[in-house]
Amino acid sequence: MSNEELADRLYDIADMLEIEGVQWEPRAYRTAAMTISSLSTDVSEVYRQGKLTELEGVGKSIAGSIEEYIKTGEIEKWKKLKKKYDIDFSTFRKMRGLGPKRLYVLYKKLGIKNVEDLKNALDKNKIRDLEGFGEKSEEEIKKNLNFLLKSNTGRKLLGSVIEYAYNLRDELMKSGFFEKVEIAGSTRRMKETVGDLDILCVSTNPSKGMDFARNMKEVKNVIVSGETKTSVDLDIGLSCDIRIVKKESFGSAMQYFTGNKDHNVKLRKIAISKGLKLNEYGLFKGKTAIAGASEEGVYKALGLDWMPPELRENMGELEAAANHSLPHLVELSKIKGDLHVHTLDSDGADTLEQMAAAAEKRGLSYIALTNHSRSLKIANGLDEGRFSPLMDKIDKFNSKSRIKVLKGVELEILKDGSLDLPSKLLKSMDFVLGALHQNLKMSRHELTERLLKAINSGLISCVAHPTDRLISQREALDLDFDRIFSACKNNDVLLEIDGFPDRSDLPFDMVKKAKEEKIRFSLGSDSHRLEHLRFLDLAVAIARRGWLEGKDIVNTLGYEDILKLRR
Ligand code: DGT
Ligand code: CA
Ligand code: CA
Repeated sequence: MSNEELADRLYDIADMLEIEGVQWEPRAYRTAAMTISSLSTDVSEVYRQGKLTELEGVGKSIAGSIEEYIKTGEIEKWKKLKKKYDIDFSTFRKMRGLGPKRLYVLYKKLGIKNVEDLKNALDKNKIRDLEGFGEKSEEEIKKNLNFLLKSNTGRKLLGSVIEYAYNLRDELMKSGFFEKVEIAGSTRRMKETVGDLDILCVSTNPSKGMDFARNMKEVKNVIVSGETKTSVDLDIGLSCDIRIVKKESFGSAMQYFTGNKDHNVKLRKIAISKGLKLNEYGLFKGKTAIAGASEEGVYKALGLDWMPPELRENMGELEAAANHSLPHLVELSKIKGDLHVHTLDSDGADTLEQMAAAAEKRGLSYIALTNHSRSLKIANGLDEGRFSPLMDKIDKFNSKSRIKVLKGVELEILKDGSLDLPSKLLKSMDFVLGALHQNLKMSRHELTERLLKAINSGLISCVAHPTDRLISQREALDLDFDRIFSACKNNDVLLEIDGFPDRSDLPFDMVKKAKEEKIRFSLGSDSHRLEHLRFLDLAVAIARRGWLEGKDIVNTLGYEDILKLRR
């Protein structure tokens, strides 16, 4: 049982109640589901502390369902509804354009239960004839389904597995059977999505250690069971390779299983060129191991500086390590503020005071309040009349508070490239994120011109989530980034690294390119609730994967200096 499984059940209930035409409940179930999927602790822990109803969106009745699920692994209400609506809602939720009600029509009229059924019906052009669908909508569904099938590779977002992975590590460590337990693989490299978890251990008692690992509460199913390697399916829907290696091989095994593969292949070639042999057991000259206990030792013996895992993507890091020119990557501890935060004032769930207090607790000295602007109606965007009192409120807050709040906005860049709020108001703000959210069906040229106009306006500080991609839901916008980058450079406009897990935007490879164009960056969590503030760490990870140093990122500036950016 996991938070995610439970959240899925709750989302299912919401979808099915919506089909039933129930008024308020679907919304309540969705809010509860969202809260639970973004919790950083196990929901059964919250239950044990008797604090379920303190969670946002969780009233008595939903708390009852959660308790039932924790105790029995099932929810009677879900089972009952599911008998009536045998539809694979959770997969369809990842696809755009088909809400519960339309899914129900497809189910009732054509017996479509899952994406395979949908694909068959589309192949036979059966959907266009349904009432309320038509040819155009059939095309749209086809497009969205293809995108889902292409991108739904079973990978999970780093943001939804990283804490879980650390917890597994701690759980293994606490068993007492291991001397060392470390996460390797793509999770260690902080890749935005993870295919499976890789854990390396040194054990004082391998057979008991593996036995313990196979019986952890998170394990659903054992795939491979051996003394040195165990593979299991975890309850979050990921598999996990657990390996026990000898102490003297731990460094080389960490190196090998951290990858990525291309980095490893090149590293092995470097070893061969020096007459050495490199594998997961060590670095060998003939039969003698000359390194292996530590990762640093392995790289050093090959004439290379050790490099942070985030860099190991075969993007030039081995060359840089050979001539001692690796970047001094930015560190989380150097980040002084979060430059993308929403509150209740637009579409967030918590207040300014709550967000600021939580950010202060995380060690930050400022946050930028960047609520949406008026045209983004679905996000309750603010017009001038609502921004003014909010800005007064921020002034009052800042006069009494140690952590400071920047007056900001996530500003709609309108269809013609003009801005959604008057210049005078924008000029009085401390941080303006310009964003494309609406009317995106334009040609590459039109869309590029639209964004360039905003960048050239002199009124925006930064381009928010520049590609607008949503991992496995929506492709990146087709923009001429060469022109965008040079306009940003010429106008001193920043590019955002949005750490919200399914955005992770700019993507790290583009970050590296933009840095080479001498552009600076701002990092934001894009928080819509307290639990999201941790996504700033993920923005830092993307920055590191894009080779950024402290000086490349404005969040390393103090509050006073951040204000000067617009003065
Ligand atoms: P993932 O799981 O798809 O998110 O990505 P990784 O990087 O965790 O890949 P995974 O779990 O298949 O393997 C872990 C590491 O093991 C990988 O990063 C590099 C290493 N590795 C796997 N297969 C090979 C291979 O065929 N050759 C070499 N040199 N290394 C490999
Ligand atoms: Ca992996
Ligand atoms: Ca693996």
